[in-house]
Amino acid sequence: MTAPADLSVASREEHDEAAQALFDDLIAKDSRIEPRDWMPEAYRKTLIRQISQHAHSEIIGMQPESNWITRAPSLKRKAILMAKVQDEAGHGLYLYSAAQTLGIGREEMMQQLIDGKARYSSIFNYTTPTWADMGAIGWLVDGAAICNQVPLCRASYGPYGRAMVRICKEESFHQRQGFEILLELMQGSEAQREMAQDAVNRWYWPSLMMFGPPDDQSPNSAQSMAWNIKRFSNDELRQRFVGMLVPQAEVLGVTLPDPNLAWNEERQAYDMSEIDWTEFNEVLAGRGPANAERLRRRREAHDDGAWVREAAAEYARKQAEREKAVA
Ligand code: FAQ
Repeated sequence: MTAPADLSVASREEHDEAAQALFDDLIAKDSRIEPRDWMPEAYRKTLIRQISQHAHSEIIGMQPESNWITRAPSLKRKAILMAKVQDEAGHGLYLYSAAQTLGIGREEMMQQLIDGKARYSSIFNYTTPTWADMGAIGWLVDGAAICNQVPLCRASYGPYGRAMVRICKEESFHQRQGFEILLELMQGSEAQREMAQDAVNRWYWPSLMMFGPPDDQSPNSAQSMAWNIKRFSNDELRQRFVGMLVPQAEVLGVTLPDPNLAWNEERQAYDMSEIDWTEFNEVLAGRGPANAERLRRRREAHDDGAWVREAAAEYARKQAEREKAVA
């Protein structure tokens, strides 16, 4: 319901009011907004912000794990890890495509990432020194991603929600493969058990930070929830995630590194220690353990891929020319 360009100011205002009412009605009915529909500018901008950040996270998120492809301990592990990293590239592709339906170009989003102007998830600014990190990433990082993303399958914006359905299916395989890596290590030698526990110690708190700042410091949550983009608050999802981890940690035989983690009968939820938000803010400000390395590598890959983009553009130009000649 886009207003025709030649409408007078008064008619345009009338048109926008009617379009806003239709949009409000669709949100109230928990229906989907599709690319053809009119939407408030702020809704469009919020979605571009969240979806592009999400896409960048998938692409940057390939780096910590690809670090281990050449050093995976067996052919089976190598094949699984390669498939997982490839899946993340696919997730980036679905998400960039969903963002493009909102009127932003892929080159623009990529440029924002390369220029260091775009956000991506804090979690990918941590290093992966041991093989057990592959297990901890799968179990904790993909686990947190699923917890956050299953509700996004019902996001009010159609292309985003539909992309999330497919992504979540793949993430659940990723989470299980991480769990299985840790399980195998925990059933191994003393040194392997120590390596698994050390990885869990390092990834536990950063994985809780993935859900974003506490609710009282989350400027975007209220509006995103009113628009049915987010369905639960950051703290609600974080709490749900911890509840999911505790029984799984028992099966694995690992300890979650929080001395204050305890079941609260009254709240029917786990109490936990305060998260170190200074660390989170430092990572967001670009001062995490691997921020500089992640961007450096991304820029390098972008430059290395220039010839592919040029070849694809030239191929598209020639195809269009051919089609024109036939028509
Ligand atoms: N890292 O007001 P809120 C994955 C920013 S994919 C960095 O609460 P919002 C798969 C936030 O953008 C992981 N920045 O914001 C995988 C905002 O900044 P802005 C990515 C963060 O949007 C696994 C400011 O703080 N998943 O793991 C973070 O309502 C393994 C204020 O925050 C998604 O992106 C953070 N952790 O809620 C891949 C899911 N948290 O833009 C490879 C979709 C917050 O105002 C290997 N996104 N910020 O300057 C979301 O659900 C939401 O955007 C939240 C943040 C929950 C992340």
